[in-house]
Amino acid sequence: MRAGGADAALQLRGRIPPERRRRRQRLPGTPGRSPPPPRGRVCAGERLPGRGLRKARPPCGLDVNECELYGQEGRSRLCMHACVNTPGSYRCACPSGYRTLADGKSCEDVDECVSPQHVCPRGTVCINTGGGFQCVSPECPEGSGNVSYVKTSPFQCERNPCPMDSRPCRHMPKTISFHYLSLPSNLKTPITLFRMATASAPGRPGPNSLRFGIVGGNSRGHFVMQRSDRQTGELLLAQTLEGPQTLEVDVDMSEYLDRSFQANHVSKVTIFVSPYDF
Ligand SMILES: [Ca+2]
Repeated sequence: MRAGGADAALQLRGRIPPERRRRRQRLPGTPGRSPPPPRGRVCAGERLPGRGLRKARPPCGLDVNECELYGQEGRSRLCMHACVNTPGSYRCACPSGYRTLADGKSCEDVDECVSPQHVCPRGTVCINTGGGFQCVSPECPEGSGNVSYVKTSPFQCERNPCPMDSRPCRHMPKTISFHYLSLPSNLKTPITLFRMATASAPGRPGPNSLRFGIVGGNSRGHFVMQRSDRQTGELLLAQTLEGPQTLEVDVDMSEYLDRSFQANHVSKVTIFVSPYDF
């Protein structure tokens, strides 16, 4: 009882019995645990490329280039975009048109179109893009013969009613709409970019058959237009895109009632691809 009581008293006072103290003493010539490196200095060893050997640890206080060290394959990247080595540390930098987020490594596009200053001239519409913006002014096609168009919204044109006997007029698009998309580079494909659906006027029978197709643009080979359900078609990006580039693709939806052509609608899709993967 007494011995137990003495042990308890020693523990309470935080004292270590002499035999345990000896075990904890370092043997002569044995290195102890190194103190942690001072903040902002890195003392890690570095593997020499291709040799499997480790360089001697640089003395603490010598700068290690974290950007090079973590830029090697197989290691997680320190920064979403650029890594800038600084004495004893590093910082991340984002390209022009992007801001660095609170995590210090991610980049976010600046939406210039919400800026209180008007960045686009009067009569044009601002479209935000990755790293910049575009000022666009969608124009209706010029009329010819008995076909003419009127702008019904900033992004839509409608054909004026055709004379009853004019078949060529009825085969011109009934509506032309304009769509602008901003994409990063190297998106994983296939991916749906755009959907197009029919809407019947209230009280009137809608089309009972639809056909979709790509009818124009500067890069038709990158896209596939396909039906996604009875009333909807979708535009798929089939090939990976690398920016900066601007692509245009015109898609058509034709409406049929009992196999008889009723009207077609064209959507002109413009895609701004940013130079970066974000
Ligand atoms: Ca932007």
